[in-house]
Amino acid sequence: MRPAFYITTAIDYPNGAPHIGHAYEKIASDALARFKKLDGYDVFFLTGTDEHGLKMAQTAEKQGLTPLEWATKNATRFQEMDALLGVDYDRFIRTTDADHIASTQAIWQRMVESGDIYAGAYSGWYSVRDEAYYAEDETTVNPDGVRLGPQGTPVEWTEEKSYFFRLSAYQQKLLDYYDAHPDFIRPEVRRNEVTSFVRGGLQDLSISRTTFSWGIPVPGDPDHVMYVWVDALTNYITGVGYPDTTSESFQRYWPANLHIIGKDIIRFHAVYWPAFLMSAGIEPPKTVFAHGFIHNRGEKMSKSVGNVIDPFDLARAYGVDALRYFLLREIPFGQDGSYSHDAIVARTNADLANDLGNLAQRSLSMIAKNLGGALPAPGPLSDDDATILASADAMGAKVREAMEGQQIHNALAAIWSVVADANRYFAGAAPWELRKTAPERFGTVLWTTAEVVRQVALLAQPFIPTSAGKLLDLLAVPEDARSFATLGEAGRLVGGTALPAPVGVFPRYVEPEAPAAS
Ligand code: ME8
Repeated sequence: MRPAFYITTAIDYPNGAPHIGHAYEKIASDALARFKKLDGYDVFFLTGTDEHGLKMAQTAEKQGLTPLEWATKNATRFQEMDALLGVDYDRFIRTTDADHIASTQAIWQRMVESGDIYAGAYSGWYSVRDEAYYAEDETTVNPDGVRLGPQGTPVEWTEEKSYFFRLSAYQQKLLDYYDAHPDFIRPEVRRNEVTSFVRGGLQDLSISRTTFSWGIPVPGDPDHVMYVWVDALTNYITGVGYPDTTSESFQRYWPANLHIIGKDIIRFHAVYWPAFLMSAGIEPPKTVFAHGFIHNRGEKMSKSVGNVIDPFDLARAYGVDALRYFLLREIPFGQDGSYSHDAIVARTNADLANDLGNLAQRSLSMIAKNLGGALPAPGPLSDDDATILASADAMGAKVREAMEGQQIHNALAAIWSVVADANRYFAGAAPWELRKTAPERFGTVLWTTAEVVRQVALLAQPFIPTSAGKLLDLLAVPEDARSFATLGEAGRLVGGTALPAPVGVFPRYVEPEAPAAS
């Protein structure tokens, strides 16, 4: 039986169209999920939308729609984005789904039974934009007299009847848990941030609201709806069958291996979520990994500045795989990064079109032109042939190690370092000079190059699935020989195989011509 691997993304607020930050997280999670699938795991990949809460209710009202109409309209856009970008999830969960409502009420009930929920009244600061409560000392007042939370969003004074979760009782349990599970919060910088926040002391958390109704009703007290984060976090267990903890899927996939989220929501995932789970008698997830933020040419994106980037536009302008490659290669996963036209064009043309595209195109056209499209069989290997082949064979382990540590950019760097070596090898061997004088060497160099390209394409599949698939088509690698089990010796290309006519796989980005002056 294949080992299980359960990976999730944050569920997005469908409070408008998706932006590049949403696309980035889904693409990265998709690459991690695809990698594990190709590496022999039984993967379950969950993503979706977070549809309740005051922010959703307020914007829906402005649009003249019911919250569900507004959520549905935008959730569709998120699904279209995933389809366009090749985000190959197993379930798209919406927090308005009936099974999720039942699941959230069930975990609430478990927390009541453990004595962790009590009735009271909340008074304090609340940010609607972050859907978060903040202590007074976390807020500041800006020069215009507006009080802001730690993420720079306005907070408002809130007073209402509320149920509370006894978070204060979990301070030591959480600290002990972090100690015993060094991989629970990644990367290190986030782990330190969370640990020091928890060391500073935890207050009980207000977990229900009575001043609006767009949420999941509290069992037994329908005047209250649950705080949207109780509802949102629970999606991760609903997705695998909670509250049926004996179900095959819950048994198989929980605890999740990896929650991928952005750095702004680490506190919810690494403090509240494990505390809720401990209270309900459920094991916490294995790893919460917080990625960084994407800025537009170094500036924070915001609707009010008008510099929010539309992922649909980017995919149309550059191509899906170029966009995926750029985001995953350029930004060290876990750190902030910047998007710019020049940077994406530079990556597309240098790494994809020149380095990998030309290598494949040049070697495969020589086979087509001179050998009637039949892959040559290798003769005895020279030292150079053996060296480049050994680098290709060693690549799988390096890429795997990087991916195990969520170092997606390093995985790509490891692949493209072999691409660079292969280009040097190809230029040094100069097969175009061997064609007439040393036909056996000619064949060996072309076979060796094609075999390196095969392994590069295999390993590139999680990141640039369509283009890598096309490269494997050009090498006549059958669909059932594309998993990582075929890396190295196990899947060597066989001399004599008929290859299809080579076509370019990685178009160069050419600036569109300026419209002619009229
Ligand atoms: O936070 N760059 O939803 P959301 C990179 N519903 N990532 C970004 C980003 C940017 N510029 N902007 C946002 C929520 N993100 C909650 C999550 S999970 C149980 C509930 C990331 O639509 C952000 O960090 O505001 C988060 O991981 C995801 O996009 C959804 O953000």
